[in-house]
Amino acid sequence: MDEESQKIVEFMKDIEVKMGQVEGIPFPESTCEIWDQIHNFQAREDDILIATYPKAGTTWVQEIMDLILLEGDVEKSMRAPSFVKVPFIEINPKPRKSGVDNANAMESPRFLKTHLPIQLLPPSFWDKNVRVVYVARNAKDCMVSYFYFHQMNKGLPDPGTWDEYFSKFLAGDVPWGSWFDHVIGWWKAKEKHQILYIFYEDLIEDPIREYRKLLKFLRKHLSDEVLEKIRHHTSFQAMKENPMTNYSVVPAVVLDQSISPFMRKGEVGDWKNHFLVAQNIVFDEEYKKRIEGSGLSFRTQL
Ligand code: PPS
Repeated sequence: MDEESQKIVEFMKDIEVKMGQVEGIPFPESTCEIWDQIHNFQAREDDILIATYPKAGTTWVQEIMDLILLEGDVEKSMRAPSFVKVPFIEINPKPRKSGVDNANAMESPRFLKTHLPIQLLPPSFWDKNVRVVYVARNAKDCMVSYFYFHQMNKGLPDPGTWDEYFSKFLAGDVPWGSWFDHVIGWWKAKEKHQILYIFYEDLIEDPIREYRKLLKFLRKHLSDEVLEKIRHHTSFQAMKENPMTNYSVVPAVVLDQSISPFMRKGEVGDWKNHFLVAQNIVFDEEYKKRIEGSGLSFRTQL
């Protein structure tokens, strides 16, 4: 084990996961502690930001975008793990460096990640008119994926039973807050800002069609052959086997992949294996109330 991993193992021995809040949104306490630094984060004009609700397919789209920016150079895309190539601005994973510090130390052009709801995004992203790719995934699959992630990620609180987690998720009482507010907030923001809003389900259905949206937004032109190469390299199976994308380089005391792998299923509709009939009714009623009139619509099966 290297020195860095040993430090992490020592640190995690005494860890007790505590949550705090910023403007009513739950976050790990470590994020709340450096909130001023996060809020005052200085974006740069040539940054590109990927924004998502947790478990919406961030890592997948990060890898696709990295390969588009690298014009399909797979070898270069393997230069570092996804979470090193793309600093996660509001994370403060002690004893490692914070996302803000990692981003500040990075040369331009930077590619950054956030799960922040729209109202908490550091204002300099808007001041600098940064381009944002927002990836949305249907709430039912997000909820299932997040439930497993809570169990394996030792930096997040224990989710409790599935039934308990279902209620918490629906109430927005989970880290990074309400799925509904998140997807709607970012959807509305695209009227005013440079935001490309794409869906996980669309990417599963027809990746090349979605790559073309990304290409236009990122002002890139790539041949069909290169797009096919990207599709191959970012398939669920390829990313599950790739140590740079499957988070296997993170020590098990932080992400315990024996409980649930980071690259878990990668499907649309796994919620059907978890939602009880009664939960589905409750969820659909809430969804109708919250999403109706927003102009947004999600597919929960293909
Ligand atoms: S995180 O921790 O919030 O950044 O997680 P995130 O990367 O957003 O989401 C993880 C889920 O995305 C799935 N995934 C993929 N699906 C399809 N194809 C590819 N290549 C792919 N890569 C990651 C991953 O398996 C998680 O979803 P679940 O449903 O848990 O499998």
